[in-house]
Amino acid sequence: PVMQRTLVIFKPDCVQRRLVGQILQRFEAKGLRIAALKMIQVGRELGEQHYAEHKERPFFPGLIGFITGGPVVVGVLAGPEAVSVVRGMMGKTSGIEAAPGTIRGDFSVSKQNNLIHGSDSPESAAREIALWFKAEDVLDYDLAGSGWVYE
Ligand code: YYY
Ligand code: MG
Repeated sequence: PVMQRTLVIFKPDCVQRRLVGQILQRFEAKGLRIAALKMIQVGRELGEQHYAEHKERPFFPGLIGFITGGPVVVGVLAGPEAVSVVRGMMGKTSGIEAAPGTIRGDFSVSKQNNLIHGSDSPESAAREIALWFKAEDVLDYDLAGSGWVYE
């Protein structure tokens, strides 16, 4: 497996519902490594850049209002195939459709208020990580005992 980085956002609903720790715990328990983590209030410009691919969609104004509506916790997770691993753990976009056992399936019944963002490809991850973090703030380090996790 190829080692990857992926961007995750614990969205404003996740912060307000006090689920950040519980969801971050799932990623840590899975075996992903926290490479960066911070809390910020997202401004309109950053929100619009992050979701630029959806600019023409009818839900875009609501989505920008939502993502700028309260503080988020945003981070970079690293590990084997981290992009698809995180996407699988998140579940489908709509919490109504997302399978039980996934984050959205277990904690959300909304399409917009779905708690978490994860990059959808290695290319998106590279773009998004550069948008949210300075290169020197994404840390490479070895975890003690990682041989027991990675094989
Ligand atoms: O990558 P993912 O978050 O699963 O979904 P996207 O299709 O990229 O949409 C981004 C974001 O927009 C989604 O998490 C919720 C919101 N959204 C919405 O409010 N209504 C839709 N019909 C589609 C997406
Ligand atoms: Mg997406």
